[in-house]
Amino acid sequence: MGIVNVTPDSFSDGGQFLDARAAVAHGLQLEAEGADILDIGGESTRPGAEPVAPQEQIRRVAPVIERLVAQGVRAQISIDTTRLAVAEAAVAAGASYVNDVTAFRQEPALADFVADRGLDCCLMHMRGEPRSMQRDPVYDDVVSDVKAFLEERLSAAVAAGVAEERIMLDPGIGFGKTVDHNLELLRRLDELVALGRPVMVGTSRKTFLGRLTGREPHDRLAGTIATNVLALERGAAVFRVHDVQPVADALAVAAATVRGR
Ligand code: PMM
Repeated sequence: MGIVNVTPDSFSDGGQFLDARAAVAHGLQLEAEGADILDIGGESTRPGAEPVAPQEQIRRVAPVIERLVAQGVRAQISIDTTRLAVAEAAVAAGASYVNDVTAFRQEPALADFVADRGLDCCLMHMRGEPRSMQRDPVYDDVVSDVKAFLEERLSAAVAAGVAEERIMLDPGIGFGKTVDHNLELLRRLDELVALGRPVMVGTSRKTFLGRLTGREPHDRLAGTIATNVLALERGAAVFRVHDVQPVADALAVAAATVRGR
């Protein structure tokens, strides 16, 4: 999954792709590099971020999705939003995947929409909300807590009518977690894979990699690759990244090594 942030304030690439044409070109580039899914987002969820009104999110993402479709994009289009109105506009423009970092808690009606339209979706764990989530997060056992949360959200989505085979689960690396929480979730990712749904991980350029390496966001590719390769070995299925080609190459080699060609 290649990341196309159409926001002025995402932590690593904010502002760069605010212009729709540039965002479209970037999305097509990520597809050419090997992305099977393009995740289009008009609201930053970085720590401390303020919410963006649905109308503004739509203004940012709908033209990008329309143009990607008009240019014959083959990758599946995902909309990264917590809001029903944004998902509706994105799906009207050509999206078929909803990536909701609140796992349908912000707007439960989003689950009904995903069910009605037969969309794919990702349910992610987050402690608190972006504005405040990094203030001293505490867990009994981070993996058990995240697992119980994802199990509950999976049941809620299925109860709303979403087909189980359309649901992916994500531990939400960096969303209300310390460096050690993130590392433990990656180390014990197999316990989340045991829930039986494809697991997505998003470590790309995140703060915990900076803490471990001393690198700024744009220099965190090596850490991004290391974590994605380990996640693959532990059973992850979807890898949400900014730098598609180097990560895709690393995953191809890692997969051939782990599973054989
Ligand atoms: N991370 C970000 C945004 N959306 N969605 C999922 N499913 N998983 C993630 O880890 C995730 C996400 C924040 O990163 P960005 O600002 O680079 O998009």
